[in-house]
Amino acid sequence: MIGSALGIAVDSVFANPTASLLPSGSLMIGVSQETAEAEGQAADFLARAQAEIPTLLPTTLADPQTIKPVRDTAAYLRWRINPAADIDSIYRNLYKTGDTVFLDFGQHVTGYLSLEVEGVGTNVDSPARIRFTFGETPGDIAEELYPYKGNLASAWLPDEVLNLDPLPGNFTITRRHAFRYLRIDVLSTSPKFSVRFSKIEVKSITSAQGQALPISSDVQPLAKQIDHVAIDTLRNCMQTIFEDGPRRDQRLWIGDLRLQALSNYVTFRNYGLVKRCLYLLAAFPQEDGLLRACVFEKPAPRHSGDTILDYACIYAALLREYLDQTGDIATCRALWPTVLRQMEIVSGYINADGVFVDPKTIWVFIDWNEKLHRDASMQGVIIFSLRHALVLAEKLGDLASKKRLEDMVEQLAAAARQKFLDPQLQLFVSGPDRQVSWASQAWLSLAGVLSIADTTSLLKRAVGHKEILPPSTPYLYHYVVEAMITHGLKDEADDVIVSYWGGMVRRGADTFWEIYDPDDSLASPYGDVHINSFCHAWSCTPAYFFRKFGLGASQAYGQA
Ligand code: RAM
Repeated sequence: MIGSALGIAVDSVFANPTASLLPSGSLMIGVSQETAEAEGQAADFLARAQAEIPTLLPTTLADPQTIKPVRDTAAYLRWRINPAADIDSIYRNLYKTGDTVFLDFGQHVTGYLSLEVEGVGTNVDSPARIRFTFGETPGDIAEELYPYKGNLASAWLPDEVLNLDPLPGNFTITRRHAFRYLRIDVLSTSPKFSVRFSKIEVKSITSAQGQALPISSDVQPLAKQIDHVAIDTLRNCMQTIFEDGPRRDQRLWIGDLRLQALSNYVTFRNYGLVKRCLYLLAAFPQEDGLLRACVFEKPAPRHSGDTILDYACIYAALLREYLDQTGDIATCRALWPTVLRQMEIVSGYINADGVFVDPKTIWVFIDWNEKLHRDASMQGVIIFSLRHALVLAEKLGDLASKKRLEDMVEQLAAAARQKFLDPQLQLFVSGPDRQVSWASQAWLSLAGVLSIADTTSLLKRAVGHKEILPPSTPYLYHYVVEAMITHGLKDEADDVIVSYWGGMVRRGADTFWEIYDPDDSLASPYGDVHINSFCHAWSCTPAYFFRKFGLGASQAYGQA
């Protein structure tokens, strides 16, 4: 598929991904010199990223409440949490082999657990083997994690078995965890003693400084609650990078980053952290320049093997929005060739009719919904990103690139109307079965392939279309809401926030989840709900919608 052409009217640079939008001199140099330059640039980008490592602010939370999870078939999360005994009962009781205690810190945290443990008995003649299980939801601590059925490494499961030795002692679990609930299982002590716990504390950390900028006082109580949960989600994902989720992956993903950056700009305004992440991503492209979908940060920054075509495109939006927020033209200039390279590479996936056809050789994400046909939505992502790139080109005075990008937008938009707009339904369709999905409507709306008025009508039709394939993640729901807001459907956008994010709040979310299927609390893209992340950055954007567009005041929140 690489090398396919856009068609005659397209500038050759887009029809040939080996050509370049970069100054022509860069094509003339030898291969080894090119490699050396790429390495030099990567080192430079990395150095700039490392200069922005933020300080992590610690807060200590101590003395959790002892609780008892109770199976509740009527509760979405499958369990109800009842307080058990007195608040300090864990400190007064003694625990032997086979005993279990459940604790609640009262809020979700990202941090390090520490506690004191002593042996009480005739002889403290062995270590104490203890399992700690960290729960973001009640199910994490109340249900057995094993046998594990998922397809991601079980090493991500939130439990640790430690042999505490010698006793008494003060112990800190060195691995950082994300949790509200804690289960302690005493797996083994010698029969000659029991253990007593004291000074149970968690040191939570974040790079979000101070309070988030306030929300308008006009918003409804449910909107305030949603906002609170969104802010906690963002705060707990803001570490020395914007992590996707502090429980699992703990990685910088381009798609998650755009949504975190948007929310950060209207709340904590940590611009340095966005800059760091932009440079980190740009420091580790593939050999052909395609950005990796994510990078690992620790122990030292390094690339991942994943590439996602839509994420690579979205980097253009990230850089443009960063420039709008900060005016940091120097960073933009440094990273502009990276944006252009993504645009060049993606153009290689466009066929002679100006249409994206999923080659199945590269990951096109859009959403986790397995049933989704992705051609139409990916076409939308490409045009959306090209539009951001051409604004950057203009701001940077790269008028030749701007012209090429404009031509390409025109070609792809015309092709999208031709290929993906169903003349009868007046909705976007994708694939041989002419699938109508929210992914296609949202992304081709955001791409602006129809006039604003026509897009507004189309989105209203989509709201009324009964068989439309819904998103399965807050990530895609974000783009549905973004498309609605930017086309005047504010009430409909509020309705989505009320039912989707409000639904999570009503069902007990302290932080927003990676996946939310209102009909199935066990849904997981990874085959086992216990590997899901329940504090997931891509779901924090109600904080952005409320502050940026004045959402949250509608009556819909009152009726929920
Ligand atoms: C998941 C991550 C992340 C997402 C990618 C596509 O594993 O948690 O949020 O961006 O996949």
